[in-house]
Amino acid sequence: MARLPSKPQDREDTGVLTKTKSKTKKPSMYKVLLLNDDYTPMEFVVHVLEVYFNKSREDAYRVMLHVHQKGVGVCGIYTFEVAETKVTQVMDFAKQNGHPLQCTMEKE
Ligand code: TYC
Repeated sequence: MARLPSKPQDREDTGVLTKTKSKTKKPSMYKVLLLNDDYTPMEFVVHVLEVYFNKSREDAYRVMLHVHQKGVGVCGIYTFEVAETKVTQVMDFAKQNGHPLQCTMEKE
């Protein structure tokens, strides 16, 4: 007949249970928004959406029209630093071309 080992440290059922706490967190995500105005040409906005937000021509046109009609629209959702970079790039590009196009970001 098998017997249990007498010393606790020799038994297999006395191990300390450990639970590894994950310290990783999902990053907060940010919406990059385009705002409508009366002066920026539609074609310029479509171009911005194609170049900076990797949209197809059809998608870019759809988003541009949404902004034109509703006043604001989402171009994409990114981590903070990526969103911030996109906003800066779009604002710089619009300014260089003399358009008042406004681009902002907000926490999702
Ligand atoms: N409203 C502009 C026009 O009629 C077009 C436009 C669309 C401007 C979207 C900005 O984010 C914008 N020319």
